[in-house]
Amino acid sequence: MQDMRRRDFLFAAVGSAGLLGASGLLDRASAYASILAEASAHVYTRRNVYCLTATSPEIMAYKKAIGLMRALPATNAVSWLAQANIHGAFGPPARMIANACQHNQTFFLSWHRMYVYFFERIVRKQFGTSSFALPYWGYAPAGRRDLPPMFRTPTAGNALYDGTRSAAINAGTPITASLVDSGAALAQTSFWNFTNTLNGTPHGAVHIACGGNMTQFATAGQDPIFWLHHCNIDRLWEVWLDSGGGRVDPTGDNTWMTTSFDFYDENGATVSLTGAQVVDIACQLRYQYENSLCGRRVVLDPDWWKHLTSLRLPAAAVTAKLDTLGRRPALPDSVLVAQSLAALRLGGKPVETTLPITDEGKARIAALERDPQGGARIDLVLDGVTVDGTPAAAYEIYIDLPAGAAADYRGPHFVGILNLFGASTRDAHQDKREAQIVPLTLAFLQLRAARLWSEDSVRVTFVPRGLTEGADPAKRLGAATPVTIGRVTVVVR
Ligand SMILES: [Cu+2]
Repeated sequence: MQDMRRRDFLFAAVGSAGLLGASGLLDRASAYASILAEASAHVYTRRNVYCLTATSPEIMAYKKAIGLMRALPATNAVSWLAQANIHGAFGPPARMIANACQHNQTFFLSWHRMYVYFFERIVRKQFGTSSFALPYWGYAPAGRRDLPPMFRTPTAGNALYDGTRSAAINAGTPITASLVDSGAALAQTSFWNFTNTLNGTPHGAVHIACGGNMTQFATAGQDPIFWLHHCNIDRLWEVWLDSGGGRVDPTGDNTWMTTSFDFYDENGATVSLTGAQVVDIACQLRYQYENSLCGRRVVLDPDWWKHLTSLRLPAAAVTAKLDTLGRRPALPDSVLVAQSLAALRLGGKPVETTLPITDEGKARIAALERDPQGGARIDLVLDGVTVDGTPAAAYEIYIDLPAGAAADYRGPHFVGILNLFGASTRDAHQDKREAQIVPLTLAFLQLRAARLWSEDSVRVTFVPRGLTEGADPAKRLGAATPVTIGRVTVVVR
């Protein structure tokens, strides 16, 4: 905060021309340039972990910090356990901030941004170097999907190693491609559709792919890769904003802007932030992301969504609709379009359910198609998602996938990965787990334009995939069906 006040003061000083002009020593332009340099020196840069090695300064500092933080008791606010407990915990010490993580549709991104921000300050101030910034796990767009090498060396004293992870992940086996793909999320143009899609894919999918501590709310923060994973989720929020096309933060939403959350700062003091205080990472929080691929700058593809629409779609018509989608707030009422009558059990084979569309649902869908800018949206809502034990597979979700068609996550029928993060019946958070929302509006418009959307029913297909490359869920699971979805609903709101 001191840095920020100093910079604000400096900018204010530059703004008053008389002050500098009277000195006669500096002209305005060079004064401004030196102040900019000073200001940017205080913006910490989060780099892609794939561009770092085990001896990079931030990796060395992070490793050292973890060791020191682990030696502190859970009652110490800057200890490793206290920090992990803020997210989730089994029996945390009394009067400590705990089990506070927000995985619902409203605060998922902003809460985790604050959480990682204070954690990074703790590592920097207490134990790290003065320039320390957390790296991000750049599985997108780096093209790499393995756990970064320095996190998987099981040598004694490597604090980055977590033996609870799956053997395949710790062996460096790449995560299955659809699990780390952020295309479906980045293609969304409304903040709520973006945050809901991103929450499942790649966020929840990567938690599950790691295995062990990472699969449960109550233990996820104990795996050192957690913080790099969440840096990347936070970075994808920035990538999404930079993609333009009407993509903006929900600054008109009073609840999102003003609800405040508690954390511990680097001195162990309780601090709080609101959404309004974290919308500008460089100016308000003093960090930025290096969107680089180890020297080569990543140029963002403005046509992210096109890889989802490769199946003979009239691109221009769909684009025009996408550009304005979600700019108006959603309608307050929600109308049931279709609903499953029985729970689904998922195992090693694809499972399909066909839900008849109600008459009112048909009318609302027709209205949405006539006026896609009206703010209405279609959501797939999954209630009561649980998994017995640790997830052994991931499930790609498809809408109206034609019989016999190949399930391809790059096609327009794909809407995301079933989010099994925190769904274990063993997780401490089970009681507060909310319904899972998978936005369908974009898929609807794309499928409708291609005449691939059925009028009378919604067919939802769950296709199991191995968590890492080469893993076969059919072999792994046999006849077991450890995943339950209590109810599948489609609503327009
Ligand atoms: Cu997470």
